[in-house]
Amino acid sequence: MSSEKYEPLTIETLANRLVTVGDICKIVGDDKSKWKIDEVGDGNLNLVYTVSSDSGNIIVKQALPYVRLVGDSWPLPLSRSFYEHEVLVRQAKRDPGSVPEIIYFNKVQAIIAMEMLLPHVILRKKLIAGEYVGGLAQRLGKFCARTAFRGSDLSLQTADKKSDTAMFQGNLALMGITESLVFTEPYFAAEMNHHTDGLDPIVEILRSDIKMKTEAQKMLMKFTANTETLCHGDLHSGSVMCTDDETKVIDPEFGFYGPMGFDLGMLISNYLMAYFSQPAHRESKALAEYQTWILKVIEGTHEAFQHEFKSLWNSERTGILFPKSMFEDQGDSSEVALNEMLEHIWQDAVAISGIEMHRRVLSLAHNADFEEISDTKKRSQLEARNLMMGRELILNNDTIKDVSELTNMARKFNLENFL
Ligand code: SR1
Ligand code: MG
Repeated sequence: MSSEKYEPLTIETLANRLVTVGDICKIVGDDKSKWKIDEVGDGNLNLVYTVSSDSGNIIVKQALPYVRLVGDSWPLPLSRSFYEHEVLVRQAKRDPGSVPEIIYFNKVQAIIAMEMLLPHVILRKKLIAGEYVGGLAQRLGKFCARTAFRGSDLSLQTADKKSDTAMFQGNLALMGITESLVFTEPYFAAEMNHHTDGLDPIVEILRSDIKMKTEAQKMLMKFTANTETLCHGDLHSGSVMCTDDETKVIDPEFGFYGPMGFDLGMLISNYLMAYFSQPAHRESKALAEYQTWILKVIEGTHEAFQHEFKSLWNSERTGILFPKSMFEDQGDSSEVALNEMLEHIWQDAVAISGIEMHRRVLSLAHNADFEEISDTKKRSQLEARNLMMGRELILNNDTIKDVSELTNMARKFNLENFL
């Protein structure tokens, strides 16, 4: 395949362009006339194709030089594909089996060909449909802990960590999207913002809450300054694919070095949004059972995170932080330090959760969990619960010590009528 000049793939050109790639032909065969090609991308940024034949299937993802959701008026560097590839390589090493296998990468064409996850479905779709996923909490709790720990100064050699951090600072355009769309624009009338009719009184409460806005900006400072670990950067339920009992993480193009609680917090907030939107998707007994399950997933994720992080702390602490030479090797326990570290991670996760709950309702990119509710009155009532709980999480990120406090809070807000 030509690597000379970037050109977006089309359904018509894809076969001719990729049939020269041996690793792709090993899976889908070298008779391109037998390839079935579909464009399946429904995300905000990229082209995504499936290529299927009698012998196998692959996914081909290609970055566009602009934000697909908005169009070519918003340019976005192709280099995000390079960073996505780099993150996938590290995640596969740090948590084997958690991400799809890479078949082929072309930096100039910004193409990543990957294992097709079949019969996996995007987790958000499953949450809207009320489907259960076995082992979800364990899998993602471990993923967040392993990637947080193994990408940090608790584990890496300091020279490797520093050069990797420097390299990922190049993903600044994608970090820029998060800095504005997630942390800032929900809190003023930014041009691309939109929200459901009827929400204005709640929006007014949030945008005039100086203490809360200050906390949100303090979290942005951590986002931009605390290069604690390599984060996935966009770990919402659309970045997770599942069967009934298997879970994989996809789409780490927003990868950046940031707070260890970032991915955990974003994930939890997306569960909370799934939870608050449920009354519009199902009724009575099924509703109660499914909402209970979502809260159990949140608690289980946190528990799995803590359990795995503790185990790695005790077995893999080989970096410059809290070295065993200062603690265990002198007969001193490092448990106090570990607990303080877990508290710090949790506090950041709680704040991030609240901010993500705001941006998905007020900023540019919304969640299908709420967007698919056609009754706008109902939607605004459910979104109001979500927005008000988000505020509580941001304001009290330092006092919500335990995950059960967060899930109890969700139960309480689920009964409120704010409009
Ligand atoms: C313009 S990109 C909008 C959002 O889509 C991505 O999935 C990220 O969440 C980003 O914030
Ligand atoms: Mg994505």
